Amino acid sequence: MSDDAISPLSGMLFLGGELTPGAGERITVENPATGEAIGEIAQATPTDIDRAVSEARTAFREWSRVTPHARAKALHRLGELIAADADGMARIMTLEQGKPLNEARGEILKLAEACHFYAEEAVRVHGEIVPNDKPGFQSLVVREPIGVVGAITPWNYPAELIGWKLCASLAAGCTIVIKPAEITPFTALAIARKVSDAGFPEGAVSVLTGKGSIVGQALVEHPDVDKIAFTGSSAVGLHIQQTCPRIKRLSLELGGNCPMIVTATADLDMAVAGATRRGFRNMGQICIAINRIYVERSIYENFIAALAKSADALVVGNGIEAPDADVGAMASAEPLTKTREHLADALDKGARLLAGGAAPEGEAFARGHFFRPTAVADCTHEMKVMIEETFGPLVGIAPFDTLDEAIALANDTPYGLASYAYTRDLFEVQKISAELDYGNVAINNVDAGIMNAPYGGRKQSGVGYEHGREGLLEYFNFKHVRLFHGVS
Ligand code: TAP
Repeated sequence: MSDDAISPLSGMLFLGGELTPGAGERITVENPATGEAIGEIAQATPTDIDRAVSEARTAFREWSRVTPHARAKALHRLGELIAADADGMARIMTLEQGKPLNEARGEILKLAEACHFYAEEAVRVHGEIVPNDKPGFQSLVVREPIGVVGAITPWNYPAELIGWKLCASLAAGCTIVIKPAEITPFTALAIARKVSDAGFPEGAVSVLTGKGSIVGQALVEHPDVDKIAFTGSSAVGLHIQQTCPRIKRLSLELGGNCPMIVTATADLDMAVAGATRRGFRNMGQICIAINRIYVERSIYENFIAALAKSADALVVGNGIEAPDADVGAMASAEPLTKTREHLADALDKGARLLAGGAAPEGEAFARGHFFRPTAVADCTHEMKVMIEETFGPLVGIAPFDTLDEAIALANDTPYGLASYAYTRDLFEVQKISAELDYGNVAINNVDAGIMNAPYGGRKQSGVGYEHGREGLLEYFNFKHVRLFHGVS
């Protein structure tokens, strides 16, 4: 059953600055809360892909020469248009992704914030004059936009993860072809519709829907795409790195397996609130979700009792009908299956179930991908929940005796995206922030990413940064101009 918000976008691509019916294979898109079909995508064909890239190249010649002030103005306009339609765009997101409407609305507003942030940054990109080894020379280091960007994005934050790439690209003077996740295409098309209203040149932004292995891979392999900006799993990120047939810039924002350390000096209530928020928000489908918690033994039983209570109190609902529910449906069957598998593995190996462990009961939950926020205690690194990314509403907890042990356990992972700690001891704060091998460390809070600080992973969590000035610099080449002027 198509929804009024979705039907104008169903079967469309965004090419040449407008929504265009696609001719490729149709793939049904479902509402994960009900299992109902809400629309379909038309898989972009090789002709569509070539068209998008070629129009992006043409638009790049114009857009890269537009003044930063004019780029900023267009981005501010885009931010205003998006914010003005936050309710409509949120509905589209909830229908395809499952998160509660209020949370979807918050994400749309953060997308608008990204537009304004990068609009402001656009006019602050400057070069440098570098001292020379001989008199009469001057070295200018200038920044030039890379060119055509291929953006490939996942389904958990269907607006923000496009927005960071879109806004930074456009601010830098690049043009962009976006391949959103197959299960959340309509938010991307809704964003593109705003792009056309904001007055960017035709072809500066395109959206190609379809399977990642076909449409995404075609962008990776396309000889005229200069950079791939990818967010998704480490496995697909590695595949992209290995199969990219020519030298091109890659930024890879990948998976995580994020730890939290709670020492005996922590404010327990704050730590429990933080663990609940970052463990279960968006049904744990966040790259920076807390997957595993290490708690100092003297406060362990108190902490797990409080966390169990807090997890049990979370309201699960259909995101459209219960806009202010704490969590909605999971986005598809796949992460739910993995959550169940990690839970079964933990329980088999001796973990103690503290909260959740099953789908909520009732007719309202019968056909959607619902699950109760779930916590398990007494976990070890033999269990998948502690060493793999669950990407679902499951948190594993284990006690520790010394801070060195906790830090070693926290670092015992191939990932390095985000980490968390609660402590009120200055020495512990300093030691933890210095020794955790992660791109983001949040102490006494769980909001590891803010718009104006760099956000990126290390190790198998990726290369490159989004957010902040660093996120913008990912879209530039540096050029060194060495000039002899003879004035000494
Ligand atoms: P993936 O399966 O990796 O998919 C991400 C995107 O890549 C989708 O658009 C997918 O298309 C596409 N894709 C799949 N195979 C491809 C290929 N061979 N070539 C090019 N593109 C391809 O990830 P997911 O399941 O959507 O998202 C969850 C993962 O993303 C988690 O690991 C999570 O941690 C990570 N993530 C990381 C971050 C940051 S900032 N580090 C943020 C959010 C999520 P289809 O949808 O059509 O398969």
